Amino acid sequence: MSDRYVSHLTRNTIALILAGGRGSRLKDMTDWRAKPAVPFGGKFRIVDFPLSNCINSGIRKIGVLTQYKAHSLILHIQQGWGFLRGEFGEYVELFPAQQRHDEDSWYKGTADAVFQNIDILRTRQPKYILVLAGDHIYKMDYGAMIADHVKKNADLTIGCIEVSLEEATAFGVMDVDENRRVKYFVEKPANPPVMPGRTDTALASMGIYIFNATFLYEQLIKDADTKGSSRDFGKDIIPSVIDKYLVNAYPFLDLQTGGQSYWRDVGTIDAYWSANMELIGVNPELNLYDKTWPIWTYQEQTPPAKFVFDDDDRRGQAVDSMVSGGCVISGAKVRHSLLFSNVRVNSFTTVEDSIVLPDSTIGRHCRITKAIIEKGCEVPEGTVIGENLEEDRKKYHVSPGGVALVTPDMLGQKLRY
Ligand code: ADQ
Ligand code: ADP
Repeated sequence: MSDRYVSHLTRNTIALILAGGRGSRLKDMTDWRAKPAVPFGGKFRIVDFPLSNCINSGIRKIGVLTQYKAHSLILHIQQGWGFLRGEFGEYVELFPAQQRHDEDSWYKGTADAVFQNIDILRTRQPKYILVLAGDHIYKMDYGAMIADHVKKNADLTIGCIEVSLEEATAFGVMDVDENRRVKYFVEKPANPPVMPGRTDTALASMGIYIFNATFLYEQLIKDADTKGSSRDFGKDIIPSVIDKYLVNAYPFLDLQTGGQSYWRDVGTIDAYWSANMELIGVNPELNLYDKTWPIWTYQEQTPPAKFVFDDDDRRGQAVDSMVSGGCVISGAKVRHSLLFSNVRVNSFTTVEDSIVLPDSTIGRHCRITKAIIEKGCEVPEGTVIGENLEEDRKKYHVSPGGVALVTPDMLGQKLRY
């Protein structure tokens, strides 16, 4: 398949990023922002990954479907993603809940979020609609997936990965025939079916779908008329079309190695902490320095990070760490940590195995280990975190993996917003 052909397909595709989920397992990090707006990797937000994948794949018509706590997300999209040219039919557009339901339920499920915008979609006349979740970290060329969808003459193609049977209970799980046609699909099964040719893994949906546009409209309208439907792609739409239509499974494999690709749901505090920590390593699986697949974001312009000797000649240093612009580390030691922009770390303090979100200050004589410090925290002088989990639990949210999440609220601070 020639490149020209793929570009023809991506040009006729609208991507819809579902960015309305609550993400409640991220605890206080999603009190004020939807999960896709949660900062990640020192300067990005989670939603920057699917958005950048679209642009890098040549898909430049993008709708972001918002719902829950959308303000921070809307601000980010407006500030960072307004560079596409409307003159060429390119856009990143916000599709808020239309509130067509007279009750307070707004969007019901994921399919309803798309259904509520069906009129807008129709006027754009796309051939294909790519539905994406706004809350996963990965780099994927959707062009190859759309090409597979067209080659297979499919009505719907589902992106999938191989996961352990234990993990599979949290996913949509499918069974496929030798042509990768989906024969069976079940959402979050207690006993997931085993993948063909394997004993201990299952084929899981990534929540990524390519629909032929007219097929999608038909199915959404049918679903809207179905009593008892929860209006969800995984629970309702997909199971209802499998027998009658061609539903194709597209494995998300590393094009170079043929093995599993990097794909992370940073849905819990522990997963969020680990995925960020992985980036600090020498050769992380997720390469943010790859110039062929840049991840775009909005970031305030900041001066370079600064490491200073304090008045008593104590060295301010960060080792085995990532430190963003605007940070000042003065007479303090930062080890194996990730500092977002404009973080201050003061004398006699050590920060280790931690993530510090933008605009936070860590006072003098602190010892902070294995913590996530939320945006805008003023950590008081002498604070010790990570040495006595019992004590930490009284003040902070401590995850099952022993990561302490600290927010301005927990420090009794008034918000600076
Ligand atoms: P879940 O991730 O559990 O499973 P869901 O909670 O519906 O499904 O979230 C899917 C995406 O839609 C998320 O990005 C979420 O933020 C967003 N979202 C949810 N409700 C929304 C709404 N009303 N409006 C806008 N956005 C909304 C799904 C599939 C599984 C699949 C996993 C892969 O149902 O089959 O295995 O994704 O993670
Ligand atoms: P984020 O923490 O997602 O970067 P922003 O700084 O972009 O948030 O703020 C977006 C908006 O979200 C703010 O204008 C404010 O209205 C709201 N907001 C953010 N954090 C809080 C908070 N802890 N309490 C109340 N509102 C908040």
